[in-house]
Formats: sequence, C-alpha cells, structure tokens
Amino acid sequence: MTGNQGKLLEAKHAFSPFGFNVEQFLIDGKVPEIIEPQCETLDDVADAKISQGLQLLKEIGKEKDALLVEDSGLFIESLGGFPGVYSAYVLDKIGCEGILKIMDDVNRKASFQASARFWDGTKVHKGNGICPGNIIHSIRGENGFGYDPIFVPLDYLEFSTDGLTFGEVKIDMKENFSHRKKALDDILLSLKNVIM
Ligand code: ITT
Repeated sequence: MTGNQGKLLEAKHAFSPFGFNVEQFLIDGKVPEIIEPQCETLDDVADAKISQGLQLLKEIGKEKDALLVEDSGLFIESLGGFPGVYSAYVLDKIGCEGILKIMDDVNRKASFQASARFWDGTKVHKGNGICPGNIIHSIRGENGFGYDPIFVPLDYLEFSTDGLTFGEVKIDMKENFSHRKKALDDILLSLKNVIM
C-alpha cells in the first residue's frame, strides 16, 4: 500500500524471487487515502499505516489478503536527523536541490532508514533497515527515486558503488545496500518461519 512507484518496484524486486506477486493496493482504481500522523519515528508511522490498511481491507471484505506497508526517510547527521519522518514533505517542498543548500559543507553523513509491516492474513510481521552513506555536493543519476541522486552508500560487505549515487546504479546494485531491502528481508525471514 503505497503511492510511491519506486517503493513498489523495489518491493516487487525483493519479493518476486520467493514466488510472491506484489501489486499496488488500489480501491476503485485509486491509491487509498491514508492519514500519516505526526509521529516521531518511522515505526510509529508504519504502525499507523498498517492499522489503517487493515481497516480498509476489512471494509472491502479482503482481510485475508496480504498487505505490505513501509515508511522510510533520509536522516542527515549534521541536521539532527532532518528530514527523517518528514522526508516526503521536504522532498515535495524543496527537493534534492534544497537539501544540498542547507547541508553542512564538511559533515556529509546521512542514512536512509525504513520500517515495514506485513499483514499475512492472520498476523503482522515487522522489518527494519538502515543504509548509511553520504550526501554528495551535486545531483547525479536518473535511476531510482526521491533522494537517490544525492546519496552514495557506504561500502557494505563485498559491495561498493565506487562512489556512484543510488541514482546512478541499477536496482540490483541498490538492493545490496538498501534500507528497504533489509526491512523486507526481515519480513521474508519471519514469513519463512511461519510457512516452513
Ligand atoms: P507512501 O507513504 O505512499 O508509501 P511516500 O513516498 O510518501 O509513499 P514515505 O512517507 O515513507 O513515502 O516518505 C519517504 C520519503 O523518503 C519519500 O520522499 C521518498 O522519496 C524518500 N525515500 C525513501 N526511501 C528512499 C530511497 O530508497 N531512495 C530515495 N528516496 C527515498
């Protein structure tokens, strides 16, 4: 359940190897209206999203269907974690250009974070992921979405983007580092414990 096509694509990519067919949750062809409360943490927003989503599933008589929601954001160290839970609003208002203007020149550290919830028809599974990295000084790359063109992930295990932003790499490469992929992997692992 998301209005963000980038998130949808990444969820499809993460779940399809396990035989799940991920589709955008639409009611009458539209993304359902969700009220995102003013919360301090992604976890609280993700909880609010899944409970509203479950209510919607009940209203349309589909409470046995699976439902995935996720809340995520970019946390910039020198800005005290801003935009964090306000990432979607800030992206809409000032974009990547605006972030580059308000950034500290020296400390470029930031992380993407994600909190996911998955309703399997009977219970809710939880997942969290963090992707540490740095904000570069310019906007680079057409791939991905949101803040991807200004973010270079730290090397992780044997993986490196060699200084390229998430906007400059393919989705398979982003998956090696992605906060979202880590959160969805938690859920896949928890599901495996239910299924097997
Ligand atoms: P839904 O709430 O409908 O799922 P949204 O885009 O509003 O979609 P959020 O409220 O979780 O999603 O806001 C997350 C913001 O952080 C949004 O602006 C994203 O573009 C950005 N963001 C999250 N993950 C990202 C990623 O992997 N790459 C780039 N930007 C990301």
